[in-house]
Amino acid sequence: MGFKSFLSTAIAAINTPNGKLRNLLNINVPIHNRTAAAFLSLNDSQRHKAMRSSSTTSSSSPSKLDLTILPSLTLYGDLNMRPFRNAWMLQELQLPYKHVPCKPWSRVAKSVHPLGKVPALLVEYPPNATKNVEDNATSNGENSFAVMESAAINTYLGDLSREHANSNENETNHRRFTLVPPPATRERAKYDSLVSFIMTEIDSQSLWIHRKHSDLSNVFGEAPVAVTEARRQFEKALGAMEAELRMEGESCSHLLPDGFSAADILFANCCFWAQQIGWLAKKVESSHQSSSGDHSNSASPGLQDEKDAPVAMEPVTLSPKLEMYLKMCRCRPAFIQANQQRKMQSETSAAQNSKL
Ligand SMILES: N[C@@H](CCC(=O)N[C@@H](CS)C(=O)NCC(=O)O)C(=O)O
Repeated sequence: MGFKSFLSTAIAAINTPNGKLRNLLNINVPIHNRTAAAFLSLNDSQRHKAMRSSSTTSSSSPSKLDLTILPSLTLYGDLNMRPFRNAWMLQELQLPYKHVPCKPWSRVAKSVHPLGKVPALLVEYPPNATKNVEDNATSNGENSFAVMESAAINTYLGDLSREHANSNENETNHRRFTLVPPPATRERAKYDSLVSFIMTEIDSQSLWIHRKHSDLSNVFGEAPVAVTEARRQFEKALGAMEAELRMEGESCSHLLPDGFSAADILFANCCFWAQQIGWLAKKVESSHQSSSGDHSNSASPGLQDEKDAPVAMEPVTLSPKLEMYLKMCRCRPAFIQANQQRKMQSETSAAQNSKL
C-alpha cells in the first residue's frame, strides 16, 4: 500500500462515525455543557450516541480559553492508584478540585476515559469562556473536556496554573513557579524528556508489566519471563534517573535545576510503587539508615495489598541520595495532604463495604 493510500485509509478509519479509533483519539469527552453528573445519568447507549455526535459536530478550528477564569476541575480515580499523582499536583498548586473515587473499568471511569482507565481529569469552563480563534465567535461546544494520562494531566495543570497567574495581574507572586517549565524553553525540553522517560521506561515497561502479569494475572495472564525482564529494565532505568538527581546543599535534591517539579511527583510515585512490590529497598542498608522516614505510605497504583507479595529477586539497594530524596518528597505538605485524602477515601470505602 502506497503512503497516500495508507493515509486515506487511516483518515477514513478515523472519520467512521462509529470508529473506535476516533473515540480513542478524541480527548474531548462529549459532555458539552452538561455536568458530569448529568452525563453519568445517561445509559450506555445514550452516552455512546452523545460521544458520536460530539465527534461529528465538534469544530476542527482551534479554540482559545479565557485564562483569567479557573475552570472547575474534577479528578476521577482511586487515590491508591495513579490518580494519587494528580491529587498531589493539585495540592501543590493549591487548585480547587472535586474528587470522584472510582475503580478502573467502572461505569464512572468509562464515562470519562475511552478504556475506563484512571486517572482522568474533567475540565469545565462556564458558558462563553471559549472563543473560536478563526471567527472569534463563542463556541459553547468546547467548554468541557477530559484530559487522560497521569503525566499529561499534571503537565496540563502546571501550564494552566502558570497561564492563569500570568493573565491575572494581582496573582503575580502567587503560583509563579508552577512545577512545569514554560513551553519552548530548555527547561521544558528537559522536563518533557524526563517525564517521557519515567512514563515509558519505568511506569509502562517495568512497573505496569509487573502489575499486569502478577497481581492482575487473572485478567492479563501470567508472563514470568516478561516480569523478570521488566524488573531488569527497572534497575537500568532507575540508575539513569538517579544520575539526574541534582543535590542542592546537603539535604535536598530535585530532577530539574529550578527545584521541585511535576517530574519529581512522577518519579517519586514510581519509586514508592517499586518499594511496595519489593523491587526497591525501603531503607539504606548501612549506618546511613534514616529513622524518621514514613515507609507506611501506600500512595501508589493499587498496590496496598501487595506489601507482603513474594518477590523473585532481591530489591534494588536504596542509595542514601535516593533515600533522602524520597523522604524530602514525603515531607512536602502537599504530599501529606494528598496522602490524608487517600487514607480518608480508603476508610470511607471500607465503611461502605462493611455496610453491604
Ligand atoms: N498511562 C496511564 C495508565 C493508566 C492506567 O493503566 N491506570 C490503571 C490504574 S492505576 C488502570 O486504569 N488500569 C486498568 C486497565 O489497564 O485497563 C496513566 O499514566 O494514566
